[in-house]
Amino acid sequence: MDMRDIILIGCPVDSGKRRRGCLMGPDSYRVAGLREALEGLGHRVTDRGNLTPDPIEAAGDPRLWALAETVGWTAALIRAAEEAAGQGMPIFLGGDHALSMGTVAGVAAHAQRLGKPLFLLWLDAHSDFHTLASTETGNLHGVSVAYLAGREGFDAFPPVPAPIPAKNICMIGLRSVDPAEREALAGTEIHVADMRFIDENSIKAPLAEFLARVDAAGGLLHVSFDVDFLDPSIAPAVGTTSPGGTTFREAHLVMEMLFDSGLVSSLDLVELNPFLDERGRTAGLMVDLTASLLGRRIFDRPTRSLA
Ligand code: NNH
Ligand code: MN
Ligand code: MN
Ligand code: MN
Repeated sequence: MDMRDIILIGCPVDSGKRRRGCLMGPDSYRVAGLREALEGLGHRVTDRGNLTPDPIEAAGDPRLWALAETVGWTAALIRAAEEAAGQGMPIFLGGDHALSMGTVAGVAAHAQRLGKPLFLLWLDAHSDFHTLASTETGNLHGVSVAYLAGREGFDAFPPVPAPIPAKNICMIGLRSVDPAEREALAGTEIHVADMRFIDENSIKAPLAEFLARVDAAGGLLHVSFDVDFLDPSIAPAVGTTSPGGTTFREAHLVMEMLFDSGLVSSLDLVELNPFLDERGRTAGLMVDLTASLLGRRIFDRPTRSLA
């Protein structure tokens, strides 16, 4: 198995929504043994500790929660992500999903320098496709994909160095999409596999199709993994629980297929709120899933047919 240089970067972003606690996420992953699990698979792991946001003088906006702080995080994360993407495989330890505005934009800038297309896999119950104008809650963890895809109305934020073409984005696990998001998504080429599609076709189908396209394009692949992609019965430590999520095995299968593809170049782990966890089980599950993405498997070879 290929040994990788993995860079853990703590991103204690807690400004993307009102309920606090995601700032404890990076330490929860450390306590749950993320580094040790990846080293146990033969990888070289460096933990760079936690980042802080740039101080921002930007004006607030009464409709938007903690706009200035999220803008400050985005600016800091773009720089950190672009740099780390040139040095190894960064794993961004969240932090809420607002952090992906910075991490993915930074990784996209790196891909552009390499002359390779970046693809984005969004594993989430939500599409996070609001603009600053359409958000009903004012929670900026719900706008990340719109920013990264280059939608209008993000003037308060740093310009996206390399917006991601809609056809390079795939969302899997959707089950809570607001009307304005649904309408906007319908006008794009973003690939969406909602939970009904997964029920009827298996989770393998849309992922295999997407990975084949990444491979054919010679692209880099960023995976943004929102804890609420998982069913809340197995992953309770999240503020915005949504029933009907992916099962334990569906989630591991996604990770195992991602490993087999050899295409993943960077990863976000977002929305873990350790304050809501039960004896560390959600953090532990996220560590195990990350290990599957990096090569942990049941058998070294495909199981022999019983026929
Ligand atoms: N669509 C909702 C909003 O904009 C929910 C977003 N919440 C998330 N996204 N957890 O992953 O507020
Ligand atoms: Mn999300
Ligand atoms: Mn979500
Ligand atoms: Mn909403």
